[in-house]
Formats: sequence, C-alpha cells, structure tokens
Amino acid sequence: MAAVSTVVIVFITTVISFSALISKVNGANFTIDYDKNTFLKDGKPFRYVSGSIHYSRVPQYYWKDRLLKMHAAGLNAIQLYVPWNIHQPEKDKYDFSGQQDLVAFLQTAQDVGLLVVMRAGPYICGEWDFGGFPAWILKENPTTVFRTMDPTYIKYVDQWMDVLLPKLKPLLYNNGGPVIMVQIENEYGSYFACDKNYTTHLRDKARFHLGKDVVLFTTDGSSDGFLKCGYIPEVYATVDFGVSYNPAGSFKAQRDYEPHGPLVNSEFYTGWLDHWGQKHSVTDTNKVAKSLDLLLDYGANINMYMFEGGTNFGFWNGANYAPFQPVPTSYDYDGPLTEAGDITDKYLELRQIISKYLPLPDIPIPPSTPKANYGEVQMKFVATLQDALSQLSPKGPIKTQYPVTMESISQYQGFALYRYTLKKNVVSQTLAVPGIRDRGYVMVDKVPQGVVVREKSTNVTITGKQGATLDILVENQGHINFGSGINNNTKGIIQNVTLDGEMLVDWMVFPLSLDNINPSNIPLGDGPKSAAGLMTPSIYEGKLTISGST
Ligand code: 6DJ
Repeated sequence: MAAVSTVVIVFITTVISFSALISKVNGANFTIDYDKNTFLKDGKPFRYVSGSIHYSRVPQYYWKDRLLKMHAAGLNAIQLYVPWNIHQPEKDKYDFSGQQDLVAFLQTAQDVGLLVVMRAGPYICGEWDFGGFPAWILKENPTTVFRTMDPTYIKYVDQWMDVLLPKLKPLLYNNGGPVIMVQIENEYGSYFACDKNYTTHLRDKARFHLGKDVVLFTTDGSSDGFLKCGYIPEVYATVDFGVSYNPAGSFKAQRDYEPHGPLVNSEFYTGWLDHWGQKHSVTDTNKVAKSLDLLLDYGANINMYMFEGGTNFGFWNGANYAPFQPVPTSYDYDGPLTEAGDITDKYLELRQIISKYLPLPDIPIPPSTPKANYGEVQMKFVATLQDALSQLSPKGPIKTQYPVTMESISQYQGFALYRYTLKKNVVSQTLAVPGIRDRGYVMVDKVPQGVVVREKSTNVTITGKQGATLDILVENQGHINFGSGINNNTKGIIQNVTLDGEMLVDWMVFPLSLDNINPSNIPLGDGPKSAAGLMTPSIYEGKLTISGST
C-alpha cells in the first residue's frame, strides 16, 4: 500500500510541474481588474459561483462524489478551510496522509473541473474544534493570546505556515493548479484584538511563500465596524452575509473599503449551524434561491456556505451549551447537499438559479448515496469504566496536588478521569467543581452521585466513607471556536475542587483513550451501579455486519 501511494504522489508532482510549464507558456493567470470591477481569468472577465465543502468532514472515499455533485450543480469553484489541528495533531507531528491528504483533495477538485478558493487559516472558525487551533499550544502556554503577535502563538503559526504554504504553491492557478485565491485569517474584524501587526505579518508570510501574483483576500461581516479591524492593506476585502434582498446595501461595506474591484460574498448562508441542545436551524429554500438570484443578477461573486452539509455544531461560547435540553433530532447543516451526500430540493432549486448565469456542465447529477438499514444492534455489557481503566489509560495516572488541565497531560479531546480518595466520612456534603470543562460525571466507589455542568450547575451533593474513591469523569465537549472565549480554552478541571468549602488536594488524573479497546482483555468486574437516575459509565460491545456494496 505504501509503495502504491508513493507512486501516486510522484505521478501527481509530475503532472503539476508539467501543467505548470504549460500554463506558464499559455500565461495562465488570475487577477483583479479594478477598472472593470471584475476578476480576470487568463485575461478574460470571470465570476465565480462556488460552494464551501469541509474535506475534514467528508470521508475521503466520498470526496470525488461530493465534488462531482457540486460541479453538476453548476458551480465553477469550491471554497475550503484548512483545519490546522488535523494536520499537526502533535507539536512534532504533521499529517497529510489519507483523510488529511489536502493535496489529493485539491487535485481531485481540479480533475473534476472546479477552481478553488482557499482559506488557509491559521484561524478558520468553521464550527470546528478551537477554530482549527491545535490544543497542544495550550500545553506549551495555557495563557497564549490567540490571533495576535503573542510570542508562543506566532512561533507556532510561523512553523505551520512554513509547512502549509509551500504545499499550496504548486497548486496555485498561475502555477497550473486550481487555487485562484488565498484568504488571510478569517473574519478577523469580529475579534477583539484588532492586532494589525499580526494580520500584516500573515499577509507577508503568504506573499513570501506564494509570490507577489496570487490574489490574497479577507472576509468579514458586512458592515464597516467589522472591516475596520479586518481590512489588511494590499489584501482584497470581501464580505459575508446571508439571505438579502438588497444587494447594494449588503455590499456597501465592501465598497467602502474596496471602491473598485469585483463584488464578493464569501459566505452566503444556505443554512445555519446548530448549537448543542437547541432547535435545529432551517433556512427556507425559496428565500435562499430568490436572494441568490438577486445577488447573481447584480454581478456578484458568491460562495455558498455550506454547500455540502456536515454535522455542524457551533462552539462559540460557553453560554451556548445546553446539555440538559433535549437533543435535536437532526444535526445536519441545512445545506443543498446533506452530510450523507443526498441531493435535496434546495440543491435542485439553486442549480436552476445558477443555470441562468453559468452553463451547467454536461454531466448527470450523481445519485444520492445509497443507504442500508442494518437493524438493531444488541449491546452487551463488558466492564465499568473503573474496571477497564488499565486499558483505557495504559500509562496510568498523573499524580498531582491540585487538578491539572487535560491539555497539560496531552489529552486534547474526549475524556479524563479525576480521582480523589476521601480522607473522612462524608454525608450529603457539597462538592463544588467551578472549573469543570465541560461536563463531569461524579461517582463514589462507582456509585453515581450526579453531574456537574459548566453552564448549568457546578455543584453536586455526595456521600461516601473515608477511604472511598471519588471519581469525576470529565468530558471535553469541544474547544470554543469563536470570540474571545478561544483564549483560556483549557479543558478538564481548571480550578480547585472543594468539599463542604474545603479544598481537596492529592489527585490522580487519568488520560483516557477509547481508540484501542480490546474487550476480551478487560477483567470482568462487578456490573454498573445505578443511583440518582444515573449509571456507572461502562463499556458495552455490539457487532454490526455490513453487507452489500458501497
Ligand atoms: O467565517 C465564519 C464561518 O467559518 C463565519 N461564520 C460561519 C462560520 O463559522 S457562524 C457560521 C460565523 N461567524 C460568527 C458570526 C456570528 C454572527
């Protein structure tokens, strides 16, 4: 398998450099014509109608299917974010293979006939954990001020950009690739810091790696207040907004900052994201279609966000957690294509509108992805969390006087178990966990006592004998991805815990990994215990046989 991938990579490189040669000969270029208020592609006026797709949310196996569906809708481009944290999961580890093979994704887009509007970050927002930032930065320095010239932050941004940007260079349109534009930062004008040194630093970094010819751009909310800090000199300013029936009004802010040049809505919202526990967001198809029609008629370049759906929660700020409310029945972003790759009425309607302005390609619309019903899966109890601990946490716990954050023990997602041995008998006393991030399942000798929740209640009443084991299973529900809450974004238990007002010292913290569980190697302990309407968190096993073709 390794040998095969090597051959493919060599082949792609050859293709790129060969086509780079051709395009240099043919003078392929993508620029802005400020006099005629348009983009120019190979010297001719050009307008893009694109759609956002998050390659990190679509299994690699389906990349081509989704791209073909986007092409068949009449789009001539896609827009995509690069989530830094999937490509640099550890400080010293980069990953561009398989699901993370960005170059292969871009190459597939080009093969399908789509241009690419690139949003290289480092911050992406995008309803993605930490807006794309790797949580290991918090291990290095938990008080890093993100999206500024903070030394820790900028050091790692520079290292990352020095890896990412050279990979993009051969894929630029002017070099024979599909990438026509590259975005600097993301809606920076919405962020409190307004650090112009930072945004110009990113601009210069991009110029250094990508050359002077590539079109760089910014995206900001459509009002002067956002563009004030979002605008970067010598970088083309674009705006984003949803359904609008007044094109001149919606583009006013862009025109205030870019009196000439093409009009661009970099995020025209075909749907909207969901917050955990809140009502599913739906955007009316007729309204989206009518607004798209008006904006295209006005001559604007439009990127539809998101064109391809995806499980799409927002982690803007803690206040949006509502874990005790009923879970929505559907999490799928209400876009033209569903997360499962289904063609929707919205898709067909928008395709119809697009066809008024761009020729539809001569290809059939690929069918919705086939589904199968595999029936019920019976789940069998294996062991409680506590009995499986040696497998879930093979390296064992960190012993510490005070609770430490998950990031400090290299646990960047998921769960950690915080353990304390009761030093005296406790009867109905208040355990206070004000630093819970985000949800803690409290047990004494495996017996559930209650749940502490960051935005709801951080106290629980517990009872237990001296020497009993107090366990708090803590879940990281995703690092905040928007606003000032991206700072101090550590998870786990981030402040001291008290019992009846007294600070608890001497803890063990177990990082937990659910990746390689082997049920047959887990010792059989006793069963789960139930109390207070809760049960001991446990491992269950079920078997699902997948039959049929994909
Ligand atoms: O650029 C942002 C996108 O990545 C803009 N946006 C989208 C995506 O996150 S919420 C949905 C959002 N910005 C927050 C502004 C809230 C009014």
